[in-house]
Amino acid sequence: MINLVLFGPPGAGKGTQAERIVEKYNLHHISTGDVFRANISAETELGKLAKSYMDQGQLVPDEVTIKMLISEVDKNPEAAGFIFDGFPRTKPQAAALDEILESKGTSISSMLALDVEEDELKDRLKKRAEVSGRADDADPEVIQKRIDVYKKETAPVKDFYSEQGKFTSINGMGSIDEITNRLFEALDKLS
Ligand code: B4P
Repeated sequence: MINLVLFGPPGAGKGTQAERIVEKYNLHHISTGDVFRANISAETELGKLAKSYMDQGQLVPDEVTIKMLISEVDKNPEAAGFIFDGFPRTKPQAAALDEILESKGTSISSMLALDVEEDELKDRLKKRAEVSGRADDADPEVIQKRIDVYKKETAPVKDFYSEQGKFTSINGMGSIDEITNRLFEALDKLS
């Protein structure tokens, strides 16, 4: 069973690449950003709460995000493995994920971290803003805030997996196909 953390700053290509990995390796895809956005569209209480943080470029609080993640994992007991996209984004989330998987007799196989230059991230998000309708993509100040929050709160999660010998950096610059090939190469070494 492969359980993968697909990691990277906002706009690194996590969502884009996760779709391709899911297709090839038959993993169940959980994107915390997508689950929040579905709740925002459905105007649930969780959605209202998440929106108040996401529109500011802030992380949704750990307690809420972890609870939601557990429920997503529990909904899929038949999954042959998971790809976690956008989770964990803090060290407490990483520790919670280890606990959840341990309780199910499994563990994270690897973190694949997409490495992308900051100017390129801003460029991709600016382009996505034209089509996504996402409030958090439309405002350059919010994009900068998301990148700053990533550096301060999320980047240290790499150390969590490095210490377990599970961290792999992937060059996230170049065409979508080139990056997919790098990810497949790393994944083939795991399976
Ligand atoms: P996410 O939905 O995870 O948003 P993201 O990090 O901005 O997107 P992603 O990295 O998946 O984008 P992609 O590269 O695919 O999170 C949104 C918000 O939700 C967070 O800011 C936070 O508030 C909240 N949240 C989510 N998870 C949380 C958690 N665990 N804890 C707390 N809060 C949480 O796409 C970027 C664009 O680039 C696309 O348009 C794509 O087409 C393009 N692109 C991709 N690869 C490219 C390439 N190689 N070349 C050119 N363009 C490319």
